[in-house]
Amino acid sequence: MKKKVALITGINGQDGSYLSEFLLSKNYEVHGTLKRNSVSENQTYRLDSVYDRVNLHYADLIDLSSLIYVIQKIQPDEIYNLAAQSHVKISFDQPIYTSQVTGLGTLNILEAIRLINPKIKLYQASSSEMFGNSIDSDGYQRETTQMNPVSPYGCAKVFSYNICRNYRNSYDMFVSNGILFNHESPRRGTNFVTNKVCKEAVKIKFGLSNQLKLGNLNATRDWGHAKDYVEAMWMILQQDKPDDFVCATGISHSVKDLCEYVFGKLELKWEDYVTSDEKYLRPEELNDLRGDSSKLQNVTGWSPKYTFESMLDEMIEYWINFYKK
Ligand code: NAP
Ligand code: G4F
Repeated sequence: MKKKVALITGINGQDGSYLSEFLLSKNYEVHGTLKRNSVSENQTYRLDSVYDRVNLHYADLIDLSSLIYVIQKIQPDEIYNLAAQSHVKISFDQPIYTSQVTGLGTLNILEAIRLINPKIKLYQASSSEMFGNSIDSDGYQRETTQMNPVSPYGCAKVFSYNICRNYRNSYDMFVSNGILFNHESPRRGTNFVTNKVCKEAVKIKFGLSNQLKLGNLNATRDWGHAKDYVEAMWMILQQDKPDDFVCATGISHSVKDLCEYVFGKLELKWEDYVTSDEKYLRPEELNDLRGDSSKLQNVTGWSPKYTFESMLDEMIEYWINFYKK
């Protein structure tokens, strides 16, 4: 039987790397886009385990012709649009660039699909950041919760979410949004709070540092593991009909809880090392996230295997091994 062909934009990101491994295990032919970087050595380190088994192509989400060229060439069955300027705080520093990549970039993908082959299925990486501070009366966010984004990144993701629904309805295209809550791993960028705390706490334990500067310690997030969440992405595209799904664990913790767990695991008291620095505060903050993924669980049977604790244990272990070397 002919292998299914998948194209992952942002293949070298956290999720792209786990999704490549997952799709290869399902016998897909996997292709991915890389954007040009002056230093090529570190750009693909997350793909080390699959580097020889994936096909990489240079393309940029803001360069429509590069997307048309790749899609035309490989004729994918499924596209996973994971590429984005994905850092919320940085989206306040670069709002226009973020809107171009994270917002208009999605429209470029949709137009490329419409022009080349509208039968290609598209997964759009939507985000819980789209909800902003809207919370249903039971304390959860779900597919029907109002979207009131509080960052340029969130605004750009809402545009992408809506334009995907618009193309689905207007042109009968198979376009689905996964509204994913925060998900982490040892491959998470170290300027996101979970991996920053794990890395810095291990450095403190090994005597390589003596303080950790963070921003808002009271914000809460629903943190899951990226490995579990890429499986949900695939399941969403295997449904008979396109639709939108929240993916979350349903449990939330504060940044303070995160510090307490990670430092505690290393037999340290977080209060002795963590200080607050204005530099890491955002002009507007999303205070609390907790997702209800009942729809995803009922329709696809998805459920997470990792807990908050087992995910952090894996991340701490990664940094211990890294600094031991
Ligand atoms: P990530 O690690 O930041 O990866 C983003 C990827 O996009 C990288 O491969 C990056 O390449 C690429 N990229 C950036 N700008 C690009 C451009 N102009 N053209 C083409 N590629 C570009 O993000 P992630 O955590 O894997 O997340 C994947 C997707 O899910 C993103 O769209 C993110 O917004 C969304 N999301 C993430 C979470 C989460 O908690 N992780 C939750 C909800 C939604 P370089 O590394 O070379 O710059
Ligand atoms: O780890 P964060 O930067 O993740 P954030 O802003 O929630 O965004 C991530 O999740 C979204 C899904 O909801 C994705 F769409 C997005 O692409 C990204 O993956 O910050 C988490 C919380 C925030 O409240 C932040 O203010 O931690 C707080 N925080 C406190 N100190 C910090 C820090 N965040 C960072 N990055 N660095 C700090 O020093």
